[in-house]
Amino acid sequence: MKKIICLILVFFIIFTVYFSLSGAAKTVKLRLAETHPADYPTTKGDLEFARLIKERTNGRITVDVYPGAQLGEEKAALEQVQLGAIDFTRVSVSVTASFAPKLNALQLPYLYRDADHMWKVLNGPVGNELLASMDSANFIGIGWYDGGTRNFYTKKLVKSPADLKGLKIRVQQSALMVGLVESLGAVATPLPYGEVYSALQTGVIDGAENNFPSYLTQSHYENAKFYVKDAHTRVPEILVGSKVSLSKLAKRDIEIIKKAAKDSLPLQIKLWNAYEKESETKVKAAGCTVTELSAKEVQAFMDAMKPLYDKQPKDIMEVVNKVRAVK
Ligand code: GTR
Repeated sequence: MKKIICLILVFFIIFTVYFSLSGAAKTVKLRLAETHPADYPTTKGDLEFARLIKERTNGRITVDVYPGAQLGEEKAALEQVQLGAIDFTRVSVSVTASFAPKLNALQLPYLYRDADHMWKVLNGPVGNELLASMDSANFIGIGWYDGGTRNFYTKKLVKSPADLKGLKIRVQQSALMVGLVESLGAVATPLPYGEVYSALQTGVIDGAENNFPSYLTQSHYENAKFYVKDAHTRVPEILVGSKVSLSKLAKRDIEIIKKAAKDSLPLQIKLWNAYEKESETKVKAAGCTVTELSAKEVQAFMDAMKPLYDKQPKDIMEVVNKVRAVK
C-alpha cells in the first residue's frame, strides 16, 4: 500500500514539474479596450480577433474585449497600454500618432486615390514599417481595421471651406488634426470622443468630423444636422498591443496574435461597409441633410488643405511619397 502511495506521489510531482516547466498548463488572460459599443463593426472585429487567438492557442490565451470606453477614452487607454496595465486597445490612428509620430502620415488629407489604394498601402511594406515604428513608443503595432472616410458635420449647411470659416470644430486629440481644421479657417477644439455629444448639445462647438457610423452611434447627428461628404481623410483604425505585457509571451504567440488580427480584417471590412451604408440611411431618415459634393467642390477642400503638406517634417513626407508610389 505504502509503495502505491509513494508511486502516485512521484507521478504527481513529475507531472506538476513537467507542466510548470513546459508552460503547457499556463493560461493567459488579456484585456482589450474598445471605445465603440458592442455591436459596432470594430468591436465585432475585436471579438473575431479574440476568437481566433483562443482557437489557435487551444484556449491557452484569451482576450476579453471591453467595449464602450469602459477602460477609458482612447488617449488614456493608450497610456495604460504603454504601461502594460491594459494589453490591447483598438483606437484611431489619429490619437496614436501623438505617441508614434510617423503615423501622422496616415491622417493627411486626400492621401489615397481610394479605399483599395489605402489597403494596398496598409497591407504592404509601408503598413508594416508604420506598425514597426510604434516599437519606440513601447507599443506593438498589431494590425489595421477600416474606419472609412471622415467628413465634416455642423449645425449649419457647409458646402465649401469658406462656410467653415470661424466655426468651432471638434477634432481628435491630435496636433495634425488641429492643423488640418485651421487650414480651413475654422477653430479647432480637441476633445475626447465621449465629450463630443454634450459639446454639440451645449454649443461649445459648432460641429465635428467623423464617419457615418460614429455620427450615428454617438447621436452627434441630433445636434449637428448637416453632414457634408468632403471625405477629407481616410484614417484607419489600429489594434495596438502593449510591449510591456506582450513581451512576457513566446515570440510564436505574438505571431499568432498578429496573424489573428490580419485574419479578422476581412470580416471587419465587410461589416464596416454594410454599417457605413446603414448609418447613412438612418441619419437621413432622422432628418439630417447629407450634402454630396461635385469634383470641383471637393477640389476647393483639397486646395485649402494642401499647405498642410508643406509643413510636414522630412520623415513624414518620405512616408507620403512611398504611399503615392503604391499603384
Ligand atoms: C471614430 C473612431 C474612434 C474615435 C473617434 C473620434 O471614427 O473609430 O476610435 O477615434 O472616431 O473621433 O474620437
